[in-house]
Amino acid sequence: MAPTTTVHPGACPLDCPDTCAWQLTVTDGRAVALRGDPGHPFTRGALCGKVNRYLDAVNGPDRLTTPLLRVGPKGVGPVSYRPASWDEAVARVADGLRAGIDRHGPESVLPYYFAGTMGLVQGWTMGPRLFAHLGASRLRTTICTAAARAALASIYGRSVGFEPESVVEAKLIVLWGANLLSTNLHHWPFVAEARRRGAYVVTVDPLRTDTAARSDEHVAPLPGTDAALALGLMRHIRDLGAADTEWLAAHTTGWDRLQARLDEWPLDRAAAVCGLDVDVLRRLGERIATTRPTAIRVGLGLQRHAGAGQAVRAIAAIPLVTGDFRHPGGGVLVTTSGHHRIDTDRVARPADMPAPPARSINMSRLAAALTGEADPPVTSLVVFDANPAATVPDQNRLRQGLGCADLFTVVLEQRWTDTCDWADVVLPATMQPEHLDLHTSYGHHYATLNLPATVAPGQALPNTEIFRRIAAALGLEHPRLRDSDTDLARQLLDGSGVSYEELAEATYARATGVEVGTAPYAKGDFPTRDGRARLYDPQLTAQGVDPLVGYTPPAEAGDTELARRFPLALISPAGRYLMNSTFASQPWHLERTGPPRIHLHPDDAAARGLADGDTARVHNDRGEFLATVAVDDATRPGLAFTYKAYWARLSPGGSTVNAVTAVRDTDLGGGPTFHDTRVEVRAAPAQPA
Ligand SMILES: Nc1nc2c(c(=O)[nH]1)N[C@H]1C(S)=C(S)[C@@H](COP(=O)(O)OP(=O)(O)OC[C@H]3O[C@@H](n4cnc5c(=O)[nH]c(N)nc54)[C@H](O)[C@@H]3O)O[C@H]1N2
Ligand SMILES: Nc1nc2c(c(=O)[nH]1)N[C@H]1C(S)=C(S)[C@@H](COP(=O)(O)OP(=O)(O)OC[C@H]3O[C@@H](n4cnc5c(=O)[nH]c(N)nc54)[C@H](O)[C@@H]3O)O[C@H]1N2
Ligand code: SF4
Ligand SMILES: [Mo]
Repeated sequence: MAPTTTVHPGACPLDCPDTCAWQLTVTDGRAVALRGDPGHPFTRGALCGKVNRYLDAVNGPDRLTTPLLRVGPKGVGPVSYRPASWDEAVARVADGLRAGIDRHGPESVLPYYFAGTMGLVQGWTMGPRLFAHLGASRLRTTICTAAARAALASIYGRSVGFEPESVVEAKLIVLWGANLLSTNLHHWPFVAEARRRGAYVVTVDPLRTDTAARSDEHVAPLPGTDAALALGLMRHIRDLGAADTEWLAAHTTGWDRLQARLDEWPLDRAAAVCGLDVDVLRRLGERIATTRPTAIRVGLGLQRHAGAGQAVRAIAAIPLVTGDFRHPGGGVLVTTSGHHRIDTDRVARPADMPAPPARSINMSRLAAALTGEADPPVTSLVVFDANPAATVPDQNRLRQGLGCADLFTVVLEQRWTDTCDWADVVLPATMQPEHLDLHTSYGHHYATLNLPATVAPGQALPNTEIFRRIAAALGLEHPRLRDSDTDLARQLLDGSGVSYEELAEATYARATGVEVGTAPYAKGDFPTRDGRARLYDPQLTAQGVDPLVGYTPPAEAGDTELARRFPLALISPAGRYLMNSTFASQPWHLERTGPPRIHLHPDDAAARGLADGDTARVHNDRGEFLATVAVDDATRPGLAFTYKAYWARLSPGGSTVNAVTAVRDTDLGGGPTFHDTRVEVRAAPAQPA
């Protein structure tokens, strides 16, 4: 018989601002090819390199296909587990959760989840709904964008900014701590188009990334000093008489106070703090002062520092001073999340469903929460869509917590990860071709529907179905815990202006009410109470934060004892062929990425007697990891970097960069400070392959 081939539209589920629409080819039930949707205005027919090989992960021999129960010690891997039926596994989950609840109440249960899938159905509704109804601890989902979200809520009212496709209209584009070619690839063609129309492109990044190298200019400040840079630039813009005082008066509050602060930030002070030549600041200030519209695309890397909230506020203040929001393509954009009309919380915690009040636990502090910080203690942890053993700070402390005999851990996963090593129960989950989901985006304005196209391997089930079964095993009978995936998608779309039928027909639709080529804040109208953007926000005082836009230095910098003992600053940004830890076990992706490396400036390598290819121990008081030395002049003296999210179990020495990162909150939002880390690097014996 001839093979049957069908093509199914869907969405890339990964934690990436681009949320591509894809077309999946299925032959005789097997997913065989994947390509970007040529009609989608942001995807434009191409996926990225790493997702061109997504089907390796879907069809891989390493998929989990059956529930697994722990029968041996924690922390040693799959040898400690035996297969079980769904009924037995789910009963074991219910028993484990109940044992903790009987001793310490429902808040002893902590769901831990993040954006392994950005899908709202599988990721963000049924799981949180079940745990809210149970009265479990709420998870504060801070690991990625919390500082930026809090900063944007303060200054603009919500996470809003310029419309990304309209950047073609900009005449100056500043890519600020944003490595588009690795992490926001589909925004780059719009930048390139603006450039063809005459725009000048500046990248502000401590590293000479590919994006920086392909820009017209690269400005490389010391990490964590962006607020000082922004203040210096605003000072210069004002001194040049380029502040849009009319627009400032009509649409902002706090300009007088900010002016007084700018008096404290002459260019030479800002340049000294940032480790930059004063002429670099002067030229950039002049360029911004004289170019309308200027678009500032802000990445997330710069908000992984102690002063992150102030950094994002200070950058977000620049277009308020220049009046850039008047123009299509002008202003700042950090994330488009605040434009989408889908209200996930409303579906996760429906009004007609009781959810007892419960404490919140900050996910970025998981290592601390599991080792004494939480009272009552966390006695059960249910992990889905995340791999915290590889991705949260203070890995050694986290392992102490995960290894505790009286912690009951459940992990829903597609393949065996670092986190599975610590589980009592591992439950096999479906991947994107196998389940229904609905996506918004944090980099554009479209919603996308993903319909199931293939059958899952073995007994793998969608997260939603696993939670429905756990709810039943716990004896929870609320009908909302039996809603189907389609019900959840419909509930999410309710009131969004886009219907399920429309998406089922077209796959994607513009879903924010902001049109391409428009300037949504030209006349102010920010989503604050009075429609004005806030350069001064008195509400911040209660949180111990300076209400005025200002500068908070990095925590692990300066002329301190710590900085003398650990003289290198270390950042760990995103690697091009990885997606957090999601592909870090896939042969194709690992081969392109290479082993964990520590990139050192030639001066720093020479000072330590290290050469390319040497094995080195990267360490501080919290821990260490092993890495291959890469001597690299893409960085500056005193600044080392490595890519995030390798797996510990596949790394030499058995730990990753997160063995040296700290549990510490950003000034705003309670985010993590991955890039605010100091280390020393020393030669280590070569490791067997
Ligand atoms: N290929 C790939 N794509 C990804 C991911 C991935 O792992 N791989 N991860 C996804 C996720 S979860 C996220 S959150 C995004 C993150 O993507 P980005 O927002 O791009 O974040 P990072 O890669 O952490 O950092 C971006 C850049 O900021 C720079 N940087 C670090 N500290 C500072 C600073 O203090 N100031 C300035 N100006 N720049 C600084 C880094 O050198 C880096 O080049 O990407 C998503 N896309
Ligand atoms: N040192 C350092 N650490 C970092 C960062 C950094 O810059 N530096 N960046 C941080 C950032 S920005 C982020 S967002 C976090 C991300 O960290 P995590 O949220 O832990 O993300 P991933 O490592 O991608 O793990 C996602 C997991 O979800 C699983 N998954 C995907 N889809 C599904 C599904 O439908 N069902 C189930 N059950 N599982 C699924 C995947 O198999 C994968 O193992 O890492 C943070 N860690
Ligand atoms: S990871 Fe990002 S760029 Fe790659 S296919 Fe997915 S959404 Fe598109
Ligand atoms: Mo992230």
